[in-house]
Amino acid sequence: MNSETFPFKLHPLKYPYDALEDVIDKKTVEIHHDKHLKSYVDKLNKALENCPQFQSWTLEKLLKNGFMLPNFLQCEIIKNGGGVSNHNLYFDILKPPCECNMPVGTLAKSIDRCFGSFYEFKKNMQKTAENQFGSGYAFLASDKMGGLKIIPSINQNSPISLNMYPIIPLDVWEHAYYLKYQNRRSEYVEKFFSIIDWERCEEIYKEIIRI
Ligand code: MN3
Repeated sequence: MNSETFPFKLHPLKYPYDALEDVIDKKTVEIHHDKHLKSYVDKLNKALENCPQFQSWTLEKLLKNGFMLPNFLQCEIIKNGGGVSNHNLYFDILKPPCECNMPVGTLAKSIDRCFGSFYEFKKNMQKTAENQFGSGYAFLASDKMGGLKIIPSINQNSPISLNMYPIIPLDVWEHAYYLKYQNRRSEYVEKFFSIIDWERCEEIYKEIIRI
């Protein structure tokens, strides 16, 4: 898992800003990564600045052990630590659009086992994302044994705080889609499935079940 600790960095994208075009426009990716994610990184570092005893903790440890933190820091970690963790994963599991985009390997088998079929999974994930009231996510997440669940989440709350391991964070904050789709969230959600990097998701899933 990620061993990064304070001070956290804004990591560059693995692909050009226009790589997701036709699904997510260049301007949205630029603002989402360079402004929104950067702001979460800066605020997370600011919150940890005066808490040297927690500066050696990874983001995963901070999110998982919120109860051990002073109240003010716990609130900042949920908002900004969640914001960093969720967005790092979001940008990590996307790739240029592909029409016949399907899960692969162990994760594909587990999706069939846990949801019946890929199409059932997709339908449930879409419904969860579309029905999220206000800002938040639909997550595909796994437990340590590889059991998959779709988890609705408000604001930047991370499944890590529920002892689950996120694989796909479907960001339905308006900043993720509004420039191109305006109020048509369901269209963005449908198209999101063509830019999921299932090879990368498989790597992440294998790391989780190896823990
Ligand atoms: Mn976002």
